[in-house]
Amino acid sequence: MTRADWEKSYVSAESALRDAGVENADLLKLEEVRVRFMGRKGALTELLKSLKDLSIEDKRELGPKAQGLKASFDALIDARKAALEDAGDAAALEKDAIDLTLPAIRPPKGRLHPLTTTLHEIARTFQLMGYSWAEGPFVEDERHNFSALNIPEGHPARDSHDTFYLQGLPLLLRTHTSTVQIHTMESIRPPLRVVCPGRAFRHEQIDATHSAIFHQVEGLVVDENIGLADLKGHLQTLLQKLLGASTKTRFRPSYFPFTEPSTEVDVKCFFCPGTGCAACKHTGWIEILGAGVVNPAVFKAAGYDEQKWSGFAFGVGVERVAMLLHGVPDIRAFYTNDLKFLKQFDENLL
Ligand code: FA5
Repeated sequence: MTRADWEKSYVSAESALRDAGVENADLLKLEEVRVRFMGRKGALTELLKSLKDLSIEDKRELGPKAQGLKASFDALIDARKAALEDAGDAAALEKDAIDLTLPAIRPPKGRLHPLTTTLHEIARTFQLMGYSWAEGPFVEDERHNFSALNIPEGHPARDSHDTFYLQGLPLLLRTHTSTVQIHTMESIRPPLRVVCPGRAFRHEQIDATHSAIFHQVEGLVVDENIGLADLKGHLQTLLQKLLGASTKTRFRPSYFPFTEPSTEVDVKCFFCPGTGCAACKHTGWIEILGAGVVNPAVFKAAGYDEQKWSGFAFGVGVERVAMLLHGVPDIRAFYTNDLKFLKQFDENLL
């Protein structure tokens, strides 16, 4: 190649580079330009390669010129690449930008189980009447569950309790919360008013209104000259507050060894018009509590002067009340932990 030919190639490469549009090229176009100029047969590659055909003097003079063009080419490409990267970062940042003014996504809120809110509602009604709160253990001895409540060994009432005994131990899972009456009388001198909410266990045949694990709110009042009328007054306050004045209830004579006289309270079935259904066992009524005037034998066993003190006690079934309050016809629904079922209960019902 002659010097004149080389200089012609240089001018044409320089002008092609000027017209290549590197300033506005995207990454794909930039790669095309790189191959066009610096690929194996690229214009700049050829120009640099052809220096070898020139004389030593021409090489010395034109070599730096060719290197200068190559450096301008590199600088042009690098500058455009950097600009494209900056623009990409800015676009990505904009895409992922956090709008701090948007309202936050609230995490799902837990709420109290309907049995807990019902238990609180029952206990709170009594607390407003001056009752204090007491709790006792689930595992009991026979004395607290039976004998101290005037249910001696061999008494038929023991059979009706379907008791879970602890294998090889003289212990059992309490069949009712009346055990806490005994603990309370062991530790507090009368007069007293106490509610004892908690869990009870019975080896029962499970059906729409019976569970093997259920909850009761026990109540005990001991004072002078307390009788059935006081018991009725306190229970009616509860029933009106919980179920409303228009709900039909009935006090039915019953039997508990630890109370005399004894009663059970039934509520008109909410699930049928009194004609009978599975929920009320075809009676038209659902039993929600047992109660009575404390049997003097219980006071005597507790070391209370049964001549001086009198009182009443009751045990409300929490599940039964919750069924009536929320229109749940089967007790088993409370234990399935089905979120669809649980979410329907008002979280503010406390
Ligand atoms: C008792 O448990 C007595 N301790 C109540 C009592 C206390 C009477 C103080 C007198 C003085 P009863 O077994 O009837 O009584 O149970 C009371 C209430 O607990 C029932 O009315 C019912 O609402 C509820 N209940 C009883 N067994 C179950 C069960 N298996 N599943 C769900 N609720 C039950």
